[in-house]
Amino acid sequence: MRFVVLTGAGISAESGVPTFRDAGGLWEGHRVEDVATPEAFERDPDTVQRFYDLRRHAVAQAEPNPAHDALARLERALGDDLLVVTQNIDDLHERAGSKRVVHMHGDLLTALCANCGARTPVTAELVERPPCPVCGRRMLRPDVVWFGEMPYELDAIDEALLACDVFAAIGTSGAVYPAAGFVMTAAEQGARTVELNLAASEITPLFDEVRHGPASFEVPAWVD
Ligand code: BJW
Repeated sequence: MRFVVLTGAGISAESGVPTFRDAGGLWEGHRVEDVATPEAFERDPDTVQRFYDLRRHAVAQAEPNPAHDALARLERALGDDLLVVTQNIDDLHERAGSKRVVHMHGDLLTALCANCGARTPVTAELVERPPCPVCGRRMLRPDVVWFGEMPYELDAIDEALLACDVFAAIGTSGAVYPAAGFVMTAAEQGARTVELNLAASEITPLFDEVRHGPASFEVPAWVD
């Protein structure tokens, strides 16, 4: 049996990493759709960089929770037959022990050079913006996918969706495409689909099975 598991901000909520669209979400006072854009970064790069610095700091203090642990156990049981596709830019899946993880919306711990495309590691420290170590220009940006940009590794994700027997979505509101459409791709080719989320999402009616409750309870119960 081949599994694809899509995760969203809800899986990291109980580790203390805020979600985007729940009360007290990330970009206080702003809709994420208005600020997670290349245009917002062009207008005010310092504010956006500071926001990601603060998140790096928050994620460095966070620990994986039982939901991340359960997915790492599932990978140990299934090996290459499990692919975790995460919309999250934190490293909590990896720290729990998952190895087959695709970060379709990027990674908090790397910077992307807008001039030459090089990727470099960034630390959780709030330091002065360094130049790109490859081209020397001060054009590093967060290595994340904003609205209007192309998510990463879509071909590999599509291939896995078209071959999977089970598709699960965990802790995602189904508000952002193309991730919100993955359930349809999987269902159309015959996969069984399951949603594990705190409450009903925008795409709940599309799933064969729905389990509502906190991820730290629902994911281990589903996996074990
Ligand atoms: C818990 C819990 C607990 C809480 N336990 N659960 C089709 C139709 C309409 C629009 C479009 C479309 N296709 C493309 C678009 C445009 C756009 C889009 O989707 N717009 C919408 C506003 C409609 N999409 C794009 O621009 C994307 N690019 C693109 O489409 O390129 C062209 C393309 C075309 C065709 C095919 C392929 C490509 C790019 C989207 C980039 C999103 N970027 C962000 C920021 C990333 C960097 C960062 O982290 O800062 O990604 S926005 C933000 O939303 C972030 C997240 O990954 C993403 C999804 O959020 P998520 O994870 O679902 O979090 P929440 O907060 O929304 O939900 C949390 C859920 O958890 C809730 O349901 C809670 O109930 C639950 N929960 N506690 C279990 N304890």
